[in-house]
Amino acid sequence: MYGGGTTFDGAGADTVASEDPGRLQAFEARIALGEKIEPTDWMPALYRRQLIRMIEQHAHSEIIGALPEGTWITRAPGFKRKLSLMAKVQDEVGHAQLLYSAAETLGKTREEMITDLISGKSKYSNIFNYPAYTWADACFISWLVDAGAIVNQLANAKGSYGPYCRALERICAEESFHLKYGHHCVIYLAAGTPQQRAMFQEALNRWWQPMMHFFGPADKLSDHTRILMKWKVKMATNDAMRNQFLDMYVPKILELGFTIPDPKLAKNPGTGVWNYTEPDWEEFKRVIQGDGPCNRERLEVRRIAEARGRWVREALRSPRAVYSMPLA
Ligand code: BYC
Repeated sequence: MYGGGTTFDGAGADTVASEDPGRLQAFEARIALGEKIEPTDWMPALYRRQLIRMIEQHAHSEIIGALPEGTWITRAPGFKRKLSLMAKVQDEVGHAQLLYSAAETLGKTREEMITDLISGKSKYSNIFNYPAYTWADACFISWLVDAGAIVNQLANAKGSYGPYCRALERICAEESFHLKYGHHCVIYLAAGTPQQRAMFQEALNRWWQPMMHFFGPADKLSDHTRILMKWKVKMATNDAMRNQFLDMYVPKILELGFTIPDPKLAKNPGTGVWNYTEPDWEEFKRVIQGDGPCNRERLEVRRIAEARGRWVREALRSPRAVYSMPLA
């Protein structure tokens, strides 16, 4: 188990045993019919908790995800790349706003979510805890991390919770621009000098394993998939999403002449399932529990941003108080 100790089969707090059976049955019937559940509808407490957990982690991933690419805005090669990257990073922060709003409909405030992020209580995507050393690392994120996100989000946009699905639909529209931008950046490197090609190959070597981790633990290790799929919050398992990403993007990476750093990677033509070297799940566990190469730095940046923006939030809440604040 990787998570905060939730169990769905036992008699712990995270079961539906205490729910009214009639209401639960009606709720599950609506989901089976493909209806959307809206914030004021009845829902099991576990559905609410699971959605808050997942949407909140997704929102955190968007604002923390803005950091590794954000550091490349001033160093992106050329004015047009700077403009495009700036727009992309702004979009990612906007996605966090949409997702925090969706999570708030379930009863957790934005302040509580931010507090849980900067205290280290809440998780966010593993992949943003790795450093973006070179421009090619930023290109990897814009192309392939966004590609992975689209695979996940297009599927889950057809899920059961209305506010999350609507946020995902809008996010996917913007992500498709990011994907095109990222692909263009990588094609440019691929068609460039041997040094530019080598730079992207090195980025691919560094980011491949975190990318495999991005879709979550192997199904047999996943704590939450079963209940989330039953209630159509997740529309495919972690392994199925990983497989779909490999199906769509391995050919595109190979077509640019790069080598994927996994000698076992091959598609079984009979089953359509990709075989690959099992990613190091111990490393995944360490990273999502706070001990990756950049976790401390990422959270520190958020803490500083939170402290610097406090006066703005206080001013919005109580404009008069601002006049009596000492100048910083
Ligand atoms: N990273 O039972 P499981 C972007 C945790 S941002 C960290 O399989 P679940 C972008 C999991 O939370 C978009 N932790 O979980 C932004 C759980 O721990 P807890 C990112 C992970 O929820 C800027 C435990 O492991 N996309 O694209 O059924 C620039 C057990 O896992 C991860 C999303 O956030 C991970 N990768 O499935 C560029 C998508 N995987 O909570 C790009 C929304 C697992 O029990 N989220 N864990 O303590 C999801 O679809 C699902 O939450 C996951 C995991 C598929 C990620």
